[in-house]
Amino acid sequence: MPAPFQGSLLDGFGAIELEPLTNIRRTHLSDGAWVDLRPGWLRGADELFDRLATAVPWRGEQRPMYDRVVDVPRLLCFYGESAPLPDPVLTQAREALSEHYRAELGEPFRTAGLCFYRDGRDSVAWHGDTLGRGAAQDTMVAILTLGAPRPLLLRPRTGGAGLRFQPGHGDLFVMGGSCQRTWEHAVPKSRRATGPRISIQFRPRGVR
Ligand SMILES: O=C(O)CCC(=O)C(=O)O
Repeated sequence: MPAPFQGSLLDGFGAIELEPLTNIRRTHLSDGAWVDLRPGWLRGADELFDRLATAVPWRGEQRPMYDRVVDVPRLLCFYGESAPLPDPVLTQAREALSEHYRAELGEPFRTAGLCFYRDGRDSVAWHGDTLGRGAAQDTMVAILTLGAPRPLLLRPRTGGAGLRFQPGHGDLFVMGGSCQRTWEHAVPKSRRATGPRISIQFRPRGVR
């Protein structure tokens, strides 16, 4: 089982609740991409971290890279459309996001991909979620973050200045518009002592 997160103890351990989706700060990027940040969306983030660390069947994966097979530097678990999510608050989160973004997105969020970053050696390399419809269509990927804050970097595919966000324990970060195909994002490795982090990515049907 992955290491527990040393939480804040000020986080209302035991009471897991979503705050309203208000006070969202939108940043417009180039080419019709944008990101939303809602700090402190989830209360009881310590408790949810511990529940997910224990209840989720985390898997290490391997991927081919050039002529080798390498470990994916994070643990993963994917919940498809019909899979029950590992905690009821994640179902509530998906419903709240679907409701809030319905007019703009035009469809609900359906799947949940979970990542566990055990320490600063775990990371996700530069990429956009373009395995599915995100390659050709505007869409959204909504990420609930738990645990140690890690930089979440964005850069335009055409080159030029990028941006650095650092969503923290219980924060919501949403990438929308053309973000998946015109920008890339990454959680880089860190040499500093870095606690564990869990991210929960909600996506619509056919976006990977
Ligand atoms: O963990 C994150 O915040 C980002 C994860 C991500 O980019 C991905 O799984 O595609």
